[in-house]
Amino acid sequence: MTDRVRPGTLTRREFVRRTAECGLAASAAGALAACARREAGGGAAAAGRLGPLEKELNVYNWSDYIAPDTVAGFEREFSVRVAYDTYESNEELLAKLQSGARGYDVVVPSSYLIPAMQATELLMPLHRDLLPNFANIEPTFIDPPWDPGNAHTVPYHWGFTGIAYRRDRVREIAASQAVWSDARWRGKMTMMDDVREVLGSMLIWRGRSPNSVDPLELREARDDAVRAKPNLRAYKSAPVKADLIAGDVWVAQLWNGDATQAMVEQPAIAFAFPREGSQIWADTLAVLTDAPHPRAAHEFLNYVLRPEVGAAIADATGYGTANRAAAARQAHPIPYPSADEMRHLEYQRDLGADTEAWDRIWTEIKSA
Ligand code: SPD
Repeated sequence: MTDRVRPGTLTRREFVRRTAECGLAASAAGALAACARREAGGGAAAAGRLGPLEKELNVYNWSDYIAPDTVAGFEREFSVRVAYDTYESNEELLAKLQSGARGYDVVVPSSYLIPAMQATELLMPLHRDLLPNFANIEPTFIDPPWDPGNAHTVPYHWGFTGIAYRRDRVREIAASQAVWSDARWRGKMTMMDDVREVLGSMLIWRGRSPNSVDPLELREARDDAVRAKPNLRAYKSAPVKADLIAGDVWVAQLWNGDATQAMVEQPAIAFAFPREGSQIWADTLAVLTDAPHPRAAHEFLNYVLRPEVGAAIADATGYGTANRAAAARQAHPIPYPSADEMRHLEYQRDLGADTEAWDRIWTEIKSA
């Protein structure tokens, strides 16, 4: 954690109070509309109050999710010193904020996390007048269901989950969610340290929705995950790339861009799309309500939205960009799935009050 980020006053109780105030548990959709209306008013009033460009900026992003020179380029051009921290899951990001960490300006939540962050007033309504490069966004990501009117978030990248594996160690692999139950690679497989990915994968394997909140389906998915657990070396997300490259892990559940990054370093790595289908998600750039450097945060978002900056990030990360102008500059942009391909992909959605049940099951799996 950067020393500029400090524990603060948004306690878990306060988080729960804000959630209840916005009625999230009762009706996520209604709560969102109410919160969005309230914030839209405040946002317009606040537009003129961001003030001059601050000299510092604190960014909290996923690991390996930016180009090597993005931050340095921004610092040079704007004379802003950037402190940059990373996390490995949406739950880690949310837990950090819920525990009262203060000082971050820019965060990168996935689509399914945004409604909960909006309802608890963690996200600042964006000042679109400070984001002229928002015009570069691909129409698919304009006015998305997870953030109506793109009020709080700028679309960043999208991706999907699959199976990365070492072709030289595993000659034949079932391109299937069944692979996690295959004892042939016991101790040489990992799944991600991510409740949505592990339970989602088990649900899809049984032909269910990865957004299911049906108690029976969730129990079945939990049991499947517990049965698969002895085959796994660990639950590990993006950092598993190093183990795949070294040959210590042969089969890993992984996001497509991180798998591509590993493949660049180790050509024996391949990536399979599970035949039962998989999950798709979009990640976004957002500014926290209590960001100490809101003007620099907007400048950073606008900088990332430049075509050449966005293209460098997409090339470095291996993910599909939501920036149409950036994609046009890439030698090999990743095409957004066709309608036919989308039949095998389901967007991760906010689970509302059922998030708690998922978290409980995840604890059971981890401690089994
Ligand atoms: N290394 C960066 C990975 C970003 C993945 N974010 C999306 C997670 C969806 N569950």
